Amino acid sequence: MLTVHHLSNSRSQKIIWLLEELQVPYELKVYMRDSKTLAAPPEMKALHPMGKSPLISENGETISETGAIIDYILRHHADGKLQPPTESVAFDRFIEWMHYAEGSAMLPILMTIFCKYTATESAALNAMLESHSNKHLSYIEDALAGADYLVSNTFSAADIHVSFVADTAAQYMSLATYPNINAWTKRLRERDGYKRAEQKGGYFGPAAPK
Ligand SMILES: N[C@@H](CCC(=O)N[C@@H](CS)C(=O)NCC(=O)O)C(=O)O
Repeated sequence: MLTVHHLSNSRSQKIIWLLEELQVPYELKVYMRDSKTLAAPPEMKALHPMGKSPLISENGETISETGAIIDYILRHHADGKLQPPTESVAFDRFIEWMHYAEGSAMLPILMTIFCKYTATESAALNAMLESHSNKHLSYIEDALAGADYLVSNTFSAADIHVSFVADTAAQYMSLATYPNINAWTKRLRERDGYKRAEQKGGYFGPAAPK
C-alpha cells in the first residue's frame, strides 16, 4: 500500500487531498515540525536524503518533490482521472501548470515568508518580492477569468498543485484584490475530497481559519 509521510502544515496536504479525490487507499504517517526552526524531524531524513515533505513510499521506493509525487500517483493510481488526455493540447497546459507551481510561483512567496520569519528588513528586497508575488498571483487570477478551474474548466490535479501557491500566499498577505482566486479556493475547499483531506491532515490556508 502507498504510504504518505505527512509533515504538519505542509505541502503533503496536497498529496492527501489528491488521494482522497481519487479514493486511493493509503497509509498516513504524520510527522511534526520543530516548533522553533519549523524543520522536518530526522525521521524524514532517514526516509530520503532531503528529508523534506511530502514523501511517499510504495513497493520499497520513496519519492520526494510534490510534482513528481503527483505525477507518480496519476500514472500508477488514477486510471486517467484528474488530468486531460495525454495527447491533447490541454495536457500541455496541464503539464505547464504542474511545473509552474514549484518551478516559478513558490519562490517569491516563500522568500517573503522567510524574510518575515527572520525579520529581514530590506525595503528593496521586500519591494522586489512583493512585485514578483503579485505578478504570479495576477497570472493565476487571469487564468481563472471566466473559468472555474485552471485547465479546460475541469477540476484536475493542476488545481490541487497550484492552489497551494494561493493558500501559502494567503498566510501572509490579503488576497482580497484577487476575486477569481478567492472564488476558486472557496470552490476547492467545498469539495468532499478536500474536506476529508483536511480532517486527516489538518488545516492549511489563510492564517485565521474562517
Ligand atoms: N519543492 C519541494 C519543496 C519541499 C519542501 O520545502 N517542503 C517543506 C514543507 S512544505 C519542508 O519539508 N520543510 C521542512 C524542512 O525543510 O525541514 C516540493 O515540492 O516537494
